[in-house]
Amino acid sequence: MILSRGTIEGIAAALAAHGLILRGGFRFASDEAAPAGLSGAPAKSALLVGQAGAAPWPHFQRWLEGQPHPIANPLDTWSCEMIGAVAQEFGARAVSPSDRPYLPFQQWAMRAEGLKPSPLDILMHPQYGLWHAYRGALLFEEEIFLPEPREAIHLCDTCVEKPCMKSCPVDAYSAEGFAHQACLAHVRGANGSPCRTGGCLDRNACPYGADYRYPAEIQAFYIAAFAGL
Ligand code: B12
Repeated sequence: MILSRGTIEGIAAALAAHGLILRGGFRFASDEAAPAGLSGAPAKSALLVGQAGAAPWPHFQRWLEGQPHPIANPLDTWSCEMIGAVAQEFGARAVSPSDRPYLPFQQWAMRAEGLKPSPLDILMHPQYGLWHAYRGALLFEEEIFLPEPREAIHLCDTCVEKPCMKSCPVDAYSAEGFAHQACLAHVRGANGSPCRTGGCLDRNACPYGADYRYPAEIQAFYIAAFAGL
């Protein structure tokens, strides 16, 4: 059975109520070790769920204010609850980027939307730039109707200056990759206040997707989560 275009539009509408969007999808190849679907049988298709800019934030904040007690990993908890409800409504199994062992969300995203990694390993989106993320995926045991993804323009290919590799006080991002510990030590340290209050200086140096840039207080939330602060 094929999941109809109508059903996919219904899913998109249900997600939009939470400021979430569909981020493309794909069918698992028959010889591929696909994760389990709702019944435990291997899933045949996946629809990715995510955010462009900070659109889910007001919805998340309203939910957080309604919580009786402080919650560990509140954004992941909110995402699982909202996407879980949509999955139940449409007969899918919901999975999260923070599920262990980690599912290959960036590989899935590259497959679903034809995106490529920026020098920061964050995927570059032709419209959202670096200001987008994934909040979950819906796994179906049916084939889903999907237009073949077009190869997205990779804006990093035409970016000569690469300001994203020149704005970190400790050069945590370099051709050698991401120096996680150096970044953490700096962010947690005496000189880390600009990163803690405004977000990653390298990420903010990117000229693309400015309309989707997360406001400073939201970037501060992500960096605090990242640095365990
Ligand atoms: C572990 C992890 C980290 C680790 C290690 C990075 C790593 N090795 O992937 C650390 C803690 C360093 C990290 C940091 C960040 N991360 Co992270 N991370 C993950 C996580 C949970 C698992 C990655 C993994 O192992 N997957 C399993 C393997 C098999 O899948 P994969 O697709 O092959 O993995 C890809 C990544 O590992 C990537 N990669 C390799 N090294 C690095 C380093 C960084 C910084 C990133 C972003 C990716 C990356 O390469 C692989 C192929 O593309 C993913 C979610 C997920 N489930 O994938 C998010 C994820 C990759 N992270 C994400 C983000 C946004 C960040 C941060 C920018 C968040 C923040 N604002 O603080 C920071 C960067 C720090 C900074 N200063 O800005 C996003 C990327 C979205 C996008 N637009 O591409 C993801 C997809 C989570 C999400 N909810 O959307 N992350």
